[in-house]
Amino acid sequence: MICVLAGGVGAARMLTGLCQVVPPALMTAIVNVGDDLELHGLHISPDIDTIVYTLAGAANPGTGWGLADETWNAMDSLARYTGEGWFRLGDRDLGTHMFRTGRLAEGADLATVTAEIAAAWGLEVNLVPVTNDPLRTKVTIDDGTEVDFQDYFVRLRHSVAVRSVRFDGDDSAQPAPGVIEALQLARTIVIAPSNPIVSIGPLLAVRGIREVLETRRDRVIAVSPIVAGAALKGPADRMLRELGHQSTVAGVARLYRDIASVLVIDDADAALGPAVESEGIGCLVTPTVMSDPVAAGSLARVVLGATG
Ligand code: FO1
Repeated sequence: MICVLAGGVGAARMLTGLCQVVPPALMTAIVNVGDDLELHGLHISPDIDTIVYTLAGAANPGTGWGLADETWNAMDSLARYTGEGWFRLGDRDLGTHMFRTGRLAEGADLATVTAEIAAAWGLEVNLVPVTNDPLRTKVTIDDGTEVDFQDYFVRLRHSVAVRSVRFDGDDSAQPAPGVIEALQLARTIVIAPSNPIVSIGPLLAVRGIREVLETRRDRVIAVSPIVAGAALKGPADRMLRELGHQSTVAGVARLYRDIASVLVIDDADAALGPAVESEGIGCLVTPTVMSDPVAAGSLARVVLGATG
């Protein structure tokens, strides 16, 4: 069994690769919910949906999130009343949020609903939200205001500096059923190339998860989301710098050295291999940019090969 700690687009691509190497039914993805939001009365889980749509081959190839061939009639209609539509929900995508919200209102928990959504898209991968409890990423921006994650990421287009990040609810959020067991039993645990602060950070904030990773460190392999000092997608590079970390593979190594035994870095960063190893973590150099499913499959083969 393989376990993957997953954020959004980078994790979805990593899972596409891993599914070419491992039977999907033997894979568990533990997914970030810190990005979740309630909007227009709907519960939206962006990282879960990005993974579902990507693995189903239905994601919007241009954005990486949302569905391909979308129409936006509901958004246009909504704009008549609200005058704003900063968080774009396509007509097809809306069906997912309506289903999730309805099932949650009926009393189902998020893990159950996520399994139902994954099954409806024909997925065999075991997709599990890290927690069924409310856990929300909050970002304090440079003027001192604390905003919800999607306010920072989408409404403000992550163009403002970040002072600090916290995960509201992390003092009480319990791991979803099966999460700790999956981490304890996994042959290999992969930390996907997701933002270490706001995508993997919320997973590590849930009770017991960091501890189990520390005890299984020799089975944990992380893939750097930073290549040649920059994030492939999103603000991870700036956010690392703004929060006092190095926006290099060595900076990522420092964040993961207690919970992972190997960091996979891109060929472009080969010269930084010794700097990674000086952080006390092994280093594996290979192409990590998953520009297509073939590249994702090659990376997955290297990652799984490294852990036997
Ligand atoms: N990202 C945007 O940049 N703009 C959007 O309007 C937007 C809408 C959206 C709707 C549903 C969904 O599942 C994701 C959506 N995203 C949007 C992506 C999302 O905000 C981020 O990519 C993730 O939260 C970061 O992993």
